[in-house]
Amino acid sequence: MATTDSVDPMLEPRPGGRRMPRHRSWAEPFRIKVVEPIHLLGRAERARAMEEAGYNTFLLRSEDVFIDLLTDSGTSAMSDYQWAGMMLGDEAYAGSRNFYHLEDAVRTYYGYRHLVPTHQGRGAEHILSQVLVKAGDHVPGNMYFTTTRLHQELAGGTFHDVIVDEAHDPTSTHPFKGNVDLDKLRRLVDQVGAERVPYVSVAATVNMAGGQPISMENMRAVSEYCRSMGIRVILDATRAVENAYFIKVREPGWSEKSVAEILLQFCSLTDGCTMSGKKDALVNIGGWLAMNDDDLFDEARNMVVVYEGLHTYGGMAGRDMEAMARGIEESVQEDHIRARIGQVEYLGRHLVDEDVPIVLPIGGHAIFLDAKRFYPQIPQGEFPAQTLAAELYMDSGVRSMERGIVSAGRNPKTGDHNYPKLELVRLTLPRRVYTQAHMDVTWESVAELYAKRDEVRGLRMTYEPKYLRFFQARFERI
Ligand code: PLI
Repeated sequence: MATTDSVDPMLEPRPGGRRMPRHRSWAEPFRIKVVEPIHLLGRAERARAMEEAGYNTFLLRSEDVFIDLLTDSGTSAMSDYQWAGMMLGDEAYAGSRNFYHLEDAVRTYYGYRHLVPTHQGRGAEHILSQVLVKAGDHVPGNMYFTTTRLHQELAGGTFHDVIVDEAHDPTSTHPFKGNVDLDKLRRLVDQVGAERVPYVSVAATVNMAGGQPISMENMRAVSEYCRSMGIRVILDATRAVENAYFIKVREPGWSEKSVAEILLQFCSLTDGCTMSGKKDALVNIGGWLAMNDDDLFDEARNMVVVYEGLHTYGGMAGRDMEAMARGIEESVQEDHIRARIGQVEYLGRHLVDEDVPIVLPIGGHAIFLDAKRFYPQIPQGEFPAQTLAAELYMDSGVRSMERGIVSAGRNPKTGDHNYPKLELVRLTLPRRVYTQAHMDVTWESVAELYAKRDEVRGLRMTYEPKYLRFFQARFERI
């Protein structure tokens, strides 16, 4: 598997002058028990499929995709231990034993007292926003996420980006580009008043910035400031385990702590969280909202029965809750998380070696191609990242996702496109699904497209849905 500079004493030079490799490879901490066949369509068929999908990779049929790097959401391979748990689903309408297992797992690994299960992350965001955000409120956050911001806006709030400037610069190698800029946060609170800020929305390993982590030090500073102002801190814990791993390997003072200990400490600096279980927690569906405050719990638990399901299943089957409880346990294991992020690094290193412009440092769940530097001839209004995602599929059957102007949507007040600084294509790695050979096919295809980059022109949008347009928008070639 991918190489790594290791401090494992087994790998130190040995006496007797024997030549030792400078690196030793590591391997995934699992072996494959079940396989799912995938097929590569011919080039002409791929071109036809892409045209029929309106040059939007979300509209491709999964069967037409060879290597699916659209998302790491709900695409993980479950372990035999999780599948065994599926057989132990207690499908009672009320009081399923699997709910209590999940509650235990959340308390043990994330440390929150109260759990409100939801069908997935956006269910949790909906309930949280409805309970906490009032019309005219302001919600600061370390860069937006599509569904999170939309729920804040639908509840009458205005989102404000208070992430550090480095996060908007794909070439900055700041190790914690997910950090909150405390000056920006203070300025906003001074301007609108703390009473109009229901909470600060802090995401772990910021998705739209390239899977970039927030440091423990920064989280502590945000927490102290917010507590002094009487403002809640709500974590988007969707990829908090990956964030904990980056704290361990990048932040001084944490290398001797376990990922599980770091996660617990990190969450203790917040008042609650929303969670899409479909990422870190290694399941195909599920999510939750968690908090320490009894009154907030009461309100959220009341709201969940309206929109999701009873408060002991929240839209999940008992077996889904069991798989997630077990997935949470597995997600914090050191060898798992090291291999997961190691595979992302393997793909990224090869692209760096080929001089392909990507967001640095390499993030937790994905490699982000910098489409502005990849296709400088395509203006942002002609969707360079959307174009690159389409080209990649046509070249090799690899499906990726646009994370640029299409994802950024329109300003709800002016109706203009939001023009984000980052115009990216995300190659997102499902957990425990693909091998090193799949990574090789991927970087080779991207490198070839980069070599042929001058020939490519942009796209024109022909259909635009009102909400979260990136999912269903259609395009044609210019
Ligand atoms: O897809 P959901 O509803 O389970 O979760 C929404 C969600 C919330 N926060 C963050 C940081 C996400 O990444 C997220 C979903 N992400 C998707 C679907 C993705 O492809 O990244």
